[in-house]
Amino acid sequence: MEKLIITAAICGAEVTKEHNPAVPYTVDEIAQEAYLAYSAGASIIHLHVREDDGTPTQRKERYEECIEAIKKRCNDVIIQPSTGGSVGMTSKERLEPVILKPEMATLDCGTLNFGGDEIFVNTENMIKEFGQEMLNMNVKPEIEIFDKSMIDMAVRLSRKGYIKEPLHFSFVMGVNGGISGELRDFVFLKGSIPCGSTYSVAGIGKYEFSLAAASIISGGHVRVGFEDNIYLEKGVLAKNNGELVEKVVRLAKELGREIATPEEARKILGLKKGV
Ligand code: KMH
Ligand code: ZN
Repeated sequence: MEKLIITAAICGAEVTKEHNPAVPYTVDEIAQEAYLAYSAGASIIHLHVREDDGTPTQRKERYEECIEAIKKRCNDVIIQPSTGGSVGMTSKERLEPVILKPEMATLDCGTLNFGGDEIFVNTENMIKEFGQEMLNMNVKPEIEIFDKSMIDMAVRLSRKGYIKEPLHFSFVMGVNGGISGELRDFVFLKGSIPCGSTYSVAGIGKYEFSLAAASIISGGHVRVGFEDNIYLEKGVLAKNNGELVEKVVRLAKELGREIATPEEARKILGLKKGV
């Protein structure tokens, strides 16, 4: 089996210090959390950024500052900015970090209920626009899947030339409004992607570690981090993202799967080292 790529989603756009005081906002806090996750075994940092007061932003200047600060602490880590941003942002705002030509960025492949009256909008035309922009900038998309139909959308748009193969998916499972985090749904998703694709699983909340274990034994990859879950175990807040990554490393060790370095992750995903 390929080595395991661990992605750390260190910050997200919705989780706050009220949920867990260790959620990073400032450039320094974000860089430190990235470093702790990397030191524990993460090879990819899925990056959202915040203003100092915690407000989510997609400003490219803020991304630039955070990426520089992360690279100072862990030069070889793969940085994967979000183009999801937070609910309500315009396409133009959301695409700002792609201007920096990162090695990877997320590509959300469908619209989703996001709790209460919130809707995370990703129309077909938006997905085409985002896919095309990533092709232009030579950025590898991580295709974010919140439901099975989003796989079908990605495959269709890939056939039309908006996303280059081999496809790399992130199954984000357990979001209210999206597919559940149950094992049967994981099996359904992984059985629905084209041959030759790779995938990672991000289980939301209580699903984080059960789905991590399922992915480890199935040959998939794993995402953990405060964006998805703030607890190390039931009722125990994680002190930092590093603790969440360490738990995945322990699971992988028990289950006989080695951890990929960033260089090994680049080979698995077909990346060329970039920003
Ligand atoms: N914050 C969510 C609305 C992504 O990073 O691409 C979207 C999100 C997905 O987090
Ligand atoms: Zn995200």
